[in-house]
Amino acid sequence: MSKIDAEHYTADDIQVLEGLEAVRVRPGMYIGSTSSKGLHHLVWEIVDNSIDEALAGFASTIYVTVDKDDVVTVRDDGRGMPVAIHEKTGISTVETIFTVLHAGGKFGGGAYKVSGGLHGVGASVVNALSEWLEVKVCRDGNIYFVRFENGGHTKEPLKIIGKCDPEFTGSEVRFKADPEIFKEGTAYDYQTLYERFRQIAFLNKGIKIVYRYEKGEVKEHTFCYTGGLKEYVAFLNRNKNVLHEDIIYVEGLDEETNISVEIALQYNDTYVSNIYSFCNNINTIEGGTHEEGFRAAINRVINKYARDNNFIKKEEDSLQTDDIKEGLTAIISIKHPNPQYEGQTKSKLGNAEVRKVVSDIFSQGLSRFLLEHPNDAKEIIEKTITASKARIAARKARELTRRKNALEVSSLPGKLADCSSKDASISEIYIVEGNSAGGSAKGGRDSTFQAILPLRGKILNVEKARLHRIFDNAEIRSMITAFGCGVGDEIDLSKLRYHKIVIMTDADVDGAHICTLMLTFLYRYLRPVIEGGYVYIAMPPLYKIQKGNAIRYAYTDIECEEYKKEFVNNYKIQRYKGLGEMNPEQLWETTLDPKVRTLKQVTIEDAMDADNAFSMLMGDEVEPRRNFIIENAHYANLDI
Ligand code: 1YM
Repeated sequence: MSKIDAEHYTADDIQVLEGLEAVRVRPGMYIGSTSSKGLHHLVWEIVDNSIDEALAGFASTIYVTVDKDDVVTVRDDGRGMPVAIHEKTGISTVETIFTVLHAGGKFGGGAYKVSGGLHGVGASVVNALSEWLEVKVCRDGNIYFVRFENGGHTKEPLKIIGKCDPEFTGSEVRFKADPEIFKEGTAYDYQTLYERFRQIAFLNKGIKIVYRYEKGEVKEHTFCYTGGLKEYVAFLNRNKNVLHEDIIYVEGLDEETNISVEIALQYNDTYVSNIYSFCNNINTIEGGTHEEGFRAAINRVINKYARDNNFIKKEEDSLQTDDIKEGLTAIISIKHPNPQYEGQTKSKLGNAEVRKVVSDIFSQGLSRFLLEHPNDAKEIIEKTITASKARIAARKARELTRRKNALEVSSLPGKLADCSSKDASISEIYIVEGNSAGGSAKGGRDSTFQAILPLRGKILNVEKARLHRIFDNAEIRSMITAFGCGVGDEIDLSKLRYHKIVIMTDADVDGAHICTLMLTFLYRYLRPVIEGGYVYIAMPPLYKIQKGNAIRYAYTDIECEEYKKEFVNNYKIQRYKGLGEMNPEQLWETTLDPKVRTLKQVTIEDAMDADNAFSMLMGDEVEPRRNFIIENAHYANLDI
């Protein structure tokens, strides 16, 4: 029995003693579900233990490997799990960790369990849900080993299987998830693991995570950010124009409550905010008291600074939260010994004391930054003042236009050639670039279920425009009215008039740009429509190859080469520069007819990454934009 364990164990430490059988009977109760999400939870659980050991100051590097057979190996260079016989259970502590369920977080000695949160169920749950699991511990110059099979049954008690360098200590856990529990399969997703390990590394500065994925082509990545949250914010703003180079960074520990607070923020020149909060490395997507404390503090400090330095004068000019949020990228990360979560998905931090702790620590740090960086402070205050002016102007504009509100469905736009069907589930709307293409589309479509809305020129760049300007734009208003489902916070998908919204632009750079603008608009203001899978991109052909009466349409250069080979010689080839060059029949045959057309469905997997992609697309560089359209959007290729 190690000294720490002997001294600190009380009956409360092991709060729930039940068999691992209970976990197998009701896995959902412990890991949320047995879908892919639950499967990944097994990895988070083991990695959390290594993270805790790193946060306690004993481990520096964590290796995670997923091999081709879905076996996961997690290894750290911490103290090594305790191997002595455990006082309460009479078996080694390692075996106790993996076979005794403990619902409470505090299992070990000294430090509280930091990482993990929502479920935080412990290594024994992973064992219970594994076909087999092996633990190796390096401690006191020995290698200890134990193996469990069939949901946590000890095959043979802990034994020494070899020697290791007495200088080295550490733990390794290998396991294979049980396919009888995870009926959808035991395959881990490369990207899901990648993004989470990157996030953990950002949230815990200095910790090194080496991630290796051996399925298919072997991939290995090392994540280590000595700048922690500062680097996280820089990463989120990487494709944006920032208003100040120095990232504001505040950290502090409240000794009374043992809550530690870390916050980083930086303004960019967009009109959107990206504020993410975490408690014990868990993303609190519903916010909570840490966000409230942050908001209260930033409000108070920015207003005080603006007033003290004569940026604003009258009381009525106060900057509001919305003004201060504009263009703000911020990460709030706290570590709490006893977090309480509430909300629909149990991802809202509820502890009341956190509000003041965060607010006090952050107020101090932010005030100090503003004092020490007067030029940055000026940029920030001016940005928020501009935002407040725009907000006031927008309110006036809204009041004026209340009667014929663009956001409500009134009469359909004149340019819309609607379809005769009123059944949204079969109705489609093609948003077409340019009037001539619009004409061909109107002539070529099947008007029973296909509506055409031609757009003139480029729609407003919504990233750069504020909300009230967006609704002044005639093209945007036409779209909103035609869709019928409202916009922004007021979306009602049941009123959507078409279940396919198809963006149809020329296959050139301008077309790609317009398509991007459309996607940006939809992403920002009609996100549920994308999430619902209603948005598509039409794929018009690039070439027409004709020999006598035989006509082939090629949608890619490779296809074109194939048709040229097929015809051998004496063929005519036409490259379509724009949709307008196609007559109505050709447009029907190639792009509108559901039997032959190719549509790409637009989905948004990850709002964080998508936000970045859209910002990057709005930059001045054409090339990254083009590449994005071709490669990065998460389009599923569908033949519909
Ligand atoms: C690959 C997974 O579990 N590492 C790990 C776990 C523990 C310790 C060190 C540890 C903790 C303490 C003392 C302590 C755990 N120990 C316990 C318990 N890696 C991995 N590394 N000595 C070693 O907290 O006091 C639970 S986890 F309960 F035994 F202390």
